[in-house]
Amino acid sequence: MDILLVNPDSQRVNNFPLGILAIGSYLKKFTNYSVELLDQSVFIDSQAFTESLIEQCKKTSLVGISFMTTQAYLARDIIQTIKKYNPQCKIITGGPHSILYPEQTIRYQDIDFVAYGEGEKTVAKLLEVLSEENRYTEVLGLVYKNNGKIVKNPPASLLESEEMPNICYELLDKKVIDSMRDYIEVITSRGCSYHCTFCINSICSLKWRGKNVDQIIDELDNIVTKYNPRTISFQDQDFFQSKERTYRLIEKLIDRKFYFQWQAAVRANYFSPSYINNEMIPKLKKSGCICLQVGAESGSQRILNKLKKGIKIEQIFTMAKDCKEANIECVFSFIIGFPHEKKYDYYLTLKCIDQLFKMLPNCTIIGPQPLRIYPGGELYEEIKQLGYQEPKSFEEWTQRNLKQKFSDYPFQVENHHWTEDSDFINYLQVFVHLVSSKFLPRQKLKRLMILPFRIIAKLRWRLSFFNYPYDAKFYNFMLGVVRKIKK
Ligand code: B12
Ligand code: SF4
Repeated sequence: MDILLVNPDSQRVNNFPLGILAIGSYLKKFTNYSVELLDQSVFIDSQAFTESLIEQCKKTSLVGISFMTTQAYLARDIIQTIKKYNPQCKIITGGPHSILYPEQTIRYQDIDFVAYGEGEKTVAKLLEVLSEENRYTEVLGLVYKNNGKIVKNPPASLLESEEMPNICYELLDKKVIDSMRDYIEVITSRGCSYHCTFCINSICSLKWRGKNVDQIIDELDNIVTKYNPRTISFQDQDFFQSKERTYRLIEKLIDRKFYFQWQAAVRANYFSPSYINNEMIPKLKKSGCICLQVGAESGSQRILNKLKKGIKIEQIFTMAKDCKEANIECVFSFIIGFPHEKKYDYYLTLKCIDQLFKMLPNCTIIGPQPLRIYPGGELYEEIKQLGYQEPKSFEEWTQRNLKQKFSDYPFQVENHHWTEDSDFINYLQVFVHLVSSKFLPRQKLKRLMILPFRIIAKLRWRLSFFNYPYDAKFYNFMLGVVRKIKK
């Protein structure tokens, strides 16, 4: 095998590791290198993952690892295992953390290369010159060490649409492939032209590039032939970016009468007379769209403006109204506890959710999740200016893991000095969860058990009274106990 691509555990919420899948698919389509993929998320038992990693890394001379900042500690364990069992094997890292901190990451003794952008072309070129150190200068987008000195090559060019291959799902674990009759993830574009301050795009700003309609239909045809999925989830950051592409794609999907239904994320501002309008929305439904997810973020226009979100509260309601008429399910996600956010704004978010429940009792509300500020974004830079001392090395980053819940400054509400009421921020989502009809458990016994909590939550909701949230704390505690027993 020429390269093994590894994805650390994503807490088993996602079995389509799109970053390494993109690289593997590119290598399969445009080169003759042999690739294998190992995703920790599919392993229930961590020992089984380690054994598999040891076995696989002995068969290759290059391993690529993708990780977010929150996964740095997992990446370190993977790197140490590889170097212990195959010291000759070279390691290249990529993904959000490597993009944000390339120089810091390469300083770690056991990392040989870092890719600081889209990794496809960088990895393909590296494989070509791997055994010729004097040619590493040719690998665009690469950071490496040369006699202890750090060298950062110029960036690789961004992939154009014709360079984006269909995803090669055969690289995935058999368990995932077997589940694809139900659900499959597809990505039809790269980048996003917006700059929300809490998103990596506000500082990396990769311009939007989308496959054309013929490419997408070709990809969908292949997927249908091989897997015939019930649901396709488009994972694009900005699936609806091009109006012209969307119109043509919807027409094509209607013509082709595919069996699958589909879902995607959308921006609320696209619901306007000149784009997703009364004429368009029934067509979306007809083409198989069953669910649209939107980052509503806040019910306060002032906060939305500060976040540079580029949406208006009214557009969130227009979306709800239009989707209700077309019978398209809606998922709205909210965050609470931004800097500059006042209690008044918290109540506006509450009011917004309440209105959405009234308009669409069956909608899904995610959150409002307490703000956690991760590296990558204007907001994080703002926090650093307020005095947060971020880790200075890869090792230091790895000392913060999710189990400790990133307990220091930017990651925990308790440490946010601007927070007006941390109980409100921490527990509002529990109340939303309890009042929502969406999350009612199917089993009668479970329904009965949560009934008292639901009654209190509904009363609180009606009175807008969220002080002393002992009931929510107790509910959370009970959930924790149940989860432990289940384990
Ligand atoms: C899908 C997604 C997820 C998925 C799956 C992630 C996965 N591992 O596959 C799920 C839902 C699990 C998830 C969870 C979280 N996510 Co997330 N997620 C995303 C999202 C929206 C898209 C990523 C994606 O698949 N893109 C498509 C692929 C094709 O692009 P890509 O991943 O960037 O990969 C390219 C390059 O990065 C590079 N590359 C990637 N891997 C590798 C590996 C090698 C070897 C090389 C050479 C190159 C390379 O090449 C790829 C192809 O060009 C991004 C937003 C964004 N703008 O990227 C956030 C993002 C990655 N998530 C983020 C965060 C913060 C989280 C959470 C912490 C959120 C939370 N509060 O729980 C959790 C972390 C969970 C955990 N286990 O630690 C941050 C990461 C910031 C950071 N500093 O690391 C991002 C950037 C969003 C943001 N805030 O800006 N996420
Ligand atoms: S949050 Fe969504 S819309 Fe905003 S910049 Fe990030 S990907 Fe784009």
